[in-house]
Amino acid sequence: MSDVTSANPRTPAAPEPVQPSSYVGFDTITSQIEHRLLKRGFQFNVLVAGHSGLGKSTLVNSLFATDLVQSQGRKEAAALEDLLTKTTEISVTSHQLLENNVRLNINVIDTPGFGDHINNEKCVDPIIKYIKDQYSTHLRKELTANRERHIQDSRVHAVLYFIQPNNYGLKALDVIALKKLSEMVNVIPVIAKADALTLDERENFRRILQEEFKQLNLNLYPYDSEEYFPEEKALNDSIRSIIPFAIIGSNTLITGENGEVFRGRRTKWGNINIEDSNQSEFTYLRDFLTRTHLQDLIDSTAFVHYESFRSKQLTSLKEQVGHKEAANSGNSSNSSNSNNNASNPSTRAAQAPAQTFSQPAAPANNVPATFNPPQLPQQSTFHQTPIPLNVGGQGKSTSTTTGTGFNPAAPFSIPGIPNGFNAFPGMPVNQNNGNN
Ligand SMILES: Nc1nc2c(ncn2[C@@H]2O[C@H](COP(=O)(O)OP(=O)(O)OP(=O)(O)O)[C@@H](O)[C@H]2O)c(=O)[nH]1
Ligand SMILES: [Mg+2]
Repeated sequence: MSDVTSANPRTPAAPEPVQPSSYVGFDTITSQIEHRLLKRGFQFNVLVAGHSGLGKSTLVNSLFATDLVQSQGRKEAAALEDLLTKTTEISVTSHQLLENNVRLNINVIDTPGFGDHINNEKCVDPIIKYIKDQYSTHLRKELTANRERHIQDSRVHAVLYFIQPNNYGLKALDVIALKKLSEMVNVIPVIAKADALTLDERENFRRILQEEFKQLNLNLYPYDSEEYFPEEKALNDSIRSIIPFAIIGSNTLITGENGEVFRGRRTKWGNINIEDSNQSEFTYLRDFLTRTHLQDLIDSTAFVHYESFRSKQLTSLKEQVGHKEAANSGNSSNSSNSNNNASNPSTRAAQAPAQTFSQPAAPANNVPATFNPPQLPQQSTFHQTPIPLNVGGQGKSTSTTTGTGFNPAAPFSIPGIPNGFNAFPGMPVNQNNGNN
């Protein structure tokens, strides 16, 4: 039997790619995009969470090789009162890092450690609220009639969750926090203060935690996607095998025997160089966050977590509008027929539900009534640390403060990607996102 498709004269032939007769130059579009992105800079917002005293502020400082956050807890612990001081409120610090002409605007969100209250179950709630507030802010900005071209991105792109090096597993509070957080944000767990564990204990503890994550069915970052190239999948698999990273943090610069200067911890039995991968997985975490997965963290936040929040909010808005229209049409037909129906008891009974329906007041400018307009923290609540220039072990990075107080810094958008584009079509989106 002959090939029907090829035999059919009406079947259009595949279009030949058109070749320009001379060089036109549209292949420079990639450098145009690059130029625009470089000019605008990148925005990365990272939040640290976990039990108190696990070295959250210390790690954030080491991570970007500069002193971003003055640890509230212990940094100036000369006096007893200072020893007792803890981070008591969510504080945001904004910074700009410059490395080889690439400007990275960083917001570091430091949070109070868990476990200092009588009822600790609610410790994570202010963090959840903060994250949701950032999504709400973004959505409100998107929905305004004259929206900004580039909306400043204050959404949390990564949560570093600190786990105590206790060698037996997660605490009840960790389970609650990890469940809630992983439903709405990219969560990267880390084993804090890994110098408290021997190398064997570290591996053992990591396996225990990985097993627990699996049993709890936690949706931890990085995620899988059909769209990833095989190399990306392989990279994610290898990273998943060492998550949670066992890290050691330090804000202290130590001079070694050969005169080399490094961030480390001086102990009685020797120095720990936190950037030495034989001693700490700190460098793996840093590479993961700032080199291999920075853009993916930003994308997953926008296209997975925020998208889920957005679609739920808009669906609820649509339902409210539907209810309102139903109520209005019910009311108008009631009033037009009121004279005719007044004497008919059965009609009056049928009208009752529509008359008693209570519609939430329609908010101004079409913003869903369920929105909780986030209050950006007041400047006075922030802890801003002046940053010395050219500090840090990476040599080529420079950091400057962007001023005092909260600055969501430069906006981020991806040219060419339309709203609603789903970068992770294969990825299951948790239905609870944004609903808690
Ligand atoms: N042994 C060890 N100590 C660490 C490590 N990281 C930080 N520390 C120390 O632990 C103490 C607490 O560190 P912080 O960074 O204030 O901890 P935090 O989690 O921010 O504490 P809160 O603000 O109270 O929640 C400080 O004395 C740090 O020097 C680490 O990796 N190993
Ligand atoms: Mg702290």
